[in-house]
Amino acid sequence: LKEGWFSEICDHLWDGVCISLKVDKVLHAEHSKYQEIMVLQTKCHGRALVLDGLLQLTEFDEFTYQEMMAFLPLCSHPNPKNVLIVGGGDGGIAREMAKYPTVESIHLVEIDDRVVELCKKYIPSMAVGFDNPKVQLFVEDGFKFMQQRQNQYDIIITDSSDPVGPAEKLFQETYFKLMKTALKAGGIICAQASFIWQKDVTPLGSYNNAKKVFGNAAVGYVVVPNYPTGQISMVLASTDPNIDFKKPCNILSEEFLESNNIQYYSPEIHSAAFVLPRKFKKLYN
Ligand code: AAT
Repeated sequence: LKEGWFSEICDHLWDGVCISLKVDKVLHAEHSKYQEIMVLQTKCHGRALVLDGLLQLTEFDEFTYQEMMAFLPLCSHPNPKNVLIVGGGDGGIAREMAKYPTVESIHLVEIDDRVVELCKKYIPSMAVGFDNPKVQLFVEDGFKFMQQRQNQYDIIITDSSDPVGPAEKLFQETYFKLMKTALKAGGIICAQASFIWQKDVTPLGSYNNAKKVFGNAAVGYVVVPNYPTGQISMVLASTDPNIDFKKPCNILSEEFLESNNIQYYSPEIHSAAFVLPRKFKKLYN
């Protein structure tokens, strides 16, 4: 490989293929208690956060993922007030959720406080999320945190890293059961579910877990140019069978979207996110 490039190689999750970014400078590198953290200055896509060699975000395209992970569940719920984000130590999803008028409190549980500190220092456009008075940070393992919560949240978003290392248990059925307990009646979950474009086409484990535990579940996706395969999926689920995730119950106005600097999400793209190619649609119903 050419010198000066970061390549996101991971034989376990995406064997034989990777995305590379030309790097101008390694701004920071350390081993935290949980993972290897790197902040890179890329040549063309702003700063990038890398955990254990896997790309979490670049400044260039982070808005696509943060907005969709926040607004898909928010706009599917009639009156979301109390929300929880698991992971998301960059502050990006908190930033987006704080824009939503009905949201009163945002709990964010991140395992690694070094991610939070480094994003405050190097990626302030995302860490600005922590400045909002609605946001309360808990530095804890999201799985353990969930074991202690009951009937508390309208929405739970799992913005976790990939299913290797500290995030592995956030993809398991037990975790989905814990989320169900932590939700209020009519509550909704939205979980990062890896990507649909896999070499061996198998249904997403997260979808199966969500369907089994909640009954009503749907798979959507968002375009993230710098993520493997250029997109990432999310699973939305609820025990309320009447929620149709494809049809937002709150249609955000053009004025709201414009004045809040929302650049990817729109009511149209909300519905479109759940329209899957035939090959995949068969797997998720
Ligand atoms: N907002 C997009 C960036 C992320 S960050 C995922 C965060 O999850 C990281 O900060 C990591 O420290 C945190 N995390 C991992 N395991 C746990 C856990 N058990 N409890 C709480 N937080 C955890 C998501 C990127 C998606 C990558 C796609 N390839």
